[in-house]
Amino acid sequence: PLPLPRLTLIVATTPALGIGLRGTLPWPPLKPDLAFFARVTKRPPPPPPSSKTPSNHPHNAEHGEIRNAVIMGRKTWESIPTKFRPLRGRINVVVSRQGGGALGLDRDGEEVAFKVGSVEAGLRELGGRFGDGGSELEGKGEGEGGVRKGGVRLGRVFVIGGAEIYRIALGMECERVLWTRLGREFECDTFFPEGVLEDADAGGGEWERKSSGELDEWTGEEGAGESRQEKDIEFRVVMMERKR
Ligand code: FOL
Repeated sequence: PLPLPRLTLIVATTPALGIGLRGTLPWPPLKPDLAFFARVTKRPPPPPPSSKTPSNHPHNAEHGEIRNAVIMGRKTWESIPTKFRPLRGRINVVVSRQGGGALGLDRDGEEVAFKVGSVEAGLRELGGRFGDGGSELEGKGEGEGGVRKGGVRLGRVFVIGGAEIYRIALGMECERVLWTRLGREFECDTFFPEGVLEDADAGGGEWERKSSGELDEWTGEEGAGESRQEKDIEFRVVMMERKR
């Protein structure tokens, strides 16, 4: 079987795990959180610790051809302000029952967004476009490092919602959750699937909460886990990992 890329889920929730209201975010735009989302989903994974990367290797920024992917449902795609989509610097994969096709080209005419009929089809497509998904799949041990075919290599793959897509991803090889927790409640009509975040938070279930040091290391951020305040809304980021 084709090795599929591992998934990282990224989400922001209220204390009741609300994520959406009437097709958009329930809270006023939290700039620092959206900036965190953008930086982390764009940042390519670090080279595997063992590899002695030559200076002309694509892991080096100048020759950087590692791109991460974001997978989202059709409604989430439509919720992103048109001026921000496709999300820049990332391969956008949109899941829709209406099926496949191109969605957006960048300035060089390169396809940066495409539609697929299912999350699995999206992962297969990513594998197919950026490598054969077989012997060229690198960093198998860590599920990172990317696949190559032609120029662009696939880095990390993020699932960015909504509820339906999160649920599907949690039933797959999803190994990590980057969770922004807001300190107070907002009216919501869409919620994150039950039983994952609450369990992890309580130290039970299949998931465990990682330290802020591990969060910083994985994201390449500094102080990502610190409490922040914006528009009277307190929030902080935590990282959950699926137990092996
Ligand atoms: N995860 C977190 N932590 N916060 C979120 O708000 C969030 N939202 C989604 C998925 N995961 C999340 C889905 N909704 C944009 C807008 C809505 C959205 C996801 C992304 C967006 O416009 N992103 C721009 C940044 C815009 C800015 O900096 O103001 C991007 O380039 O990523």
